[in-house]
Amino acid sequence: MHQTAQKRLFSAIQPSGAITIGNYIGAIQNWAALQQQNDCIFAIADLHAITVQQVPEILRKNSRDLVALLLACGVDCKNSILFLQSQLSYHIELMWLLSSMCYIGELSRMTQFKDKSAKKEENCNAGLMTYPVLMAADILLYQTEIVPVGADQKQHLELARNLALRFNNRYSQTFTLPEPYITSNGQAKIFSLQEPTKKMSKSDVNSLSYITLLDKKEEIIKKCKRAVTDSDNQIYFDCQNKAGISNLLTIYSAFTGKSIAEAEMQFKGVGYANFKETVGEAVAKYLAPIQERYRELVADKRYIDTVLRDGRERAGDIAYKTLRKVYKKIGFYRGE
Ligand code: ATP
Ligand code: LTN
Repeated sequence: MHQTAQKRLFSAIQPSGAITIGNYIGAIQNWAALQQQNDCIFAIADLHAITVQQVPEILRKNSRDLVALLLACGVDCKNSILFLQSQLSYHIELMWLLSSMCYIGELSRMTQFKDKSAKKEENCNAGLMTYPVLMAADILLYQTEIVPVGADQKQHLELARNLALRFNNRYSQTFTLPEPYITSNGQAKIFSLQEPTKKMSKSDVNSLSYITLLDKKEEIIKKCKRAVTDSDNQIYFDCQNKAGISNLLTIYSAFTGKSIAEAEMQFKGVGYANFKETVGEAVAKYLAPIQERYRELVADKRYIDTVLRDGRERAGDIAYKTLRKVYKKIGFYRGE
């Protein structure tokens, strides 16, 4: 049983491609740690993923594989709930109800919408715009108190709070107001290995710019060796002037548990080639047991399906209670 002091936490990740060490450090690593003190619900946001056109077979495979990867990274499906967003239609239902309370102006002002719609002129679908309403539904269905997200998602969380407040004011207290949760790790943004002023992104066309959680040791070391740095041959942290080196120091620190200061000490006087190799080795060493566990889990489709069925059931019980209240408060007739 969960103690009452535990807070309800909700977070989600899209099955939109290979998961990078950026996603891991910014999100998944925190999830595993946060489960110790909170009542956690984690979702695979496959409904969000279709705002970018997906190949059906690949979406299905990515979704299933991501369950195995999250479990391999330490998500504990006994204490926490892990489920697939599209398996619970309550999310789409609440999204519709909330979208009638959400202004188009609020959505068109979202930075992510502005960026993505500018880049995707040929596929500027309505989902790109209404995406934050679905995210609000995800969060509010579970009476979520805290939502660990990266800085890029804070604006969406603000919208979820505003919609919750608007609904509570118009009807009566229904939704808990969620708070963003940024851990020290969450602030660590991992940058592209090729253009270290841009964030590391799984949708980057250049695969040398990111390391995925499933990359082989040799690939990881090769990518670190090829990372763009500078020419002054000094290893210290300075995001402004030494973005590439600073990024590698952040990665090293995240995968060894050493502080940046400790890492700077360790690499004093060391050449760049040596440094890059050591970073690559450390990442590969950290990821090896995760990869091994992943390989076992992903082969066991029946187990993955059992985890999802159980997650759907447990999440569904909570979500249904909220949704039932919402329908009633809005005034939908439910019979005598
Ligand atoms: P894409 O790059 O394809 O747009 P993404 O890699 O940003 O996608 P998401 O599924 O949108 O992946 O993000 C999942 C989580 O990972 C979010 O909480 C986000 O803040 C975090 N995250 C993504 N990239 C990084 C990064 N480079 N550094 C730290 N955290 C990150
Ligand atoms: N939009 C998020 C994924 C996401 C999410 C959520 C995160 C979907 N629903 C609810 C937190 C809470 C993303 O792209 N990172």
